[in-house]
Amino acid sequence: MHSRISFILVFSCFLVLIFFVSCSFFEKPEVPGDLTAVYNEEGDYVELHWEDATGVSQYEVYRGDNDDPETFELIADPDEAWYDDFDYNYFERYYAVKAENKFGTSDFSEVVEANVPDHDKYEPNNDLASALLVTPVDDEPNDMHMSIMPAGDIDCIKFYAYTNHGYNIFISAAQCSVTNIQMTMYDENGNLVETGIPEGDSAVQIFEWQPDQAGYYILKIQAANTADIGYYMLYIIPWV
Ligand SMILES: [Ca+2]
Repeated sequence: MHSRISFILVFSCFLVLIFFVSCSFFEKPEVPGDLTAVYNEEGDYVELHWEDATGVSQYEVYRGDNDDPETFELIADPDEAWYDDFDYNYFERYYAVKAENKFGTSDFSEVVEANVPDHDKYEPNNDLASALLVTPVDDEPNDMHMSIMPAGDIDCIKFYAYTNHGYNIFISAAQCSVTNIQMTMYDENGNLVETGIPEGDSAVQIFEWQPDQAGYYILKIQAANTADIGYYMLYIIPWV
């Protein structure tokens, strides 16, 4: 009788143990830890890393403009515990991640703020004389993260244009927080060559431009209202 009770006790303990082990096995993943968000100036993107966890099928990366992750937008769902955000911008520099498996999704990790600089990496380029020289690659977007900051900031970008090339130059409306952004283009002697106009999905653009003369040209970008600040993405797409 005594040994039978012992057996039942041991067996019950065993069942309870199996129950707890299987519960943790079939659970949603734990909250990802050690999230870091570091701006990579050379590559112009934000590098996100966090602690890898077993039993995770994928992660969810969120970005927002404040430290409340409930307001964040899902931007990526990588399989591994890192993500490079090339679409970062100056006002959405807060990040959080979640882990996911087939049993569910974890809560948000802690929110971290990326050390994205306020001034774009092309500064100082406030006038035609100090325009920064870039070399756009044919048929590539050649996109540049830029900002009008502080108020009154002017951005000048210089590039070499060939007569056997066409150029689409634009600031996409979806990636611009500057109201009434303006773009003008000058030749190397400071003569006005083109004025950008908004059309389609662009905040402002110089569409299918072909230079009469090969040489250096300078784009000048500013806010119509000099009190405005914001970010934008400039594209220069050369084609043959
Ligand atoms: Ca700037």
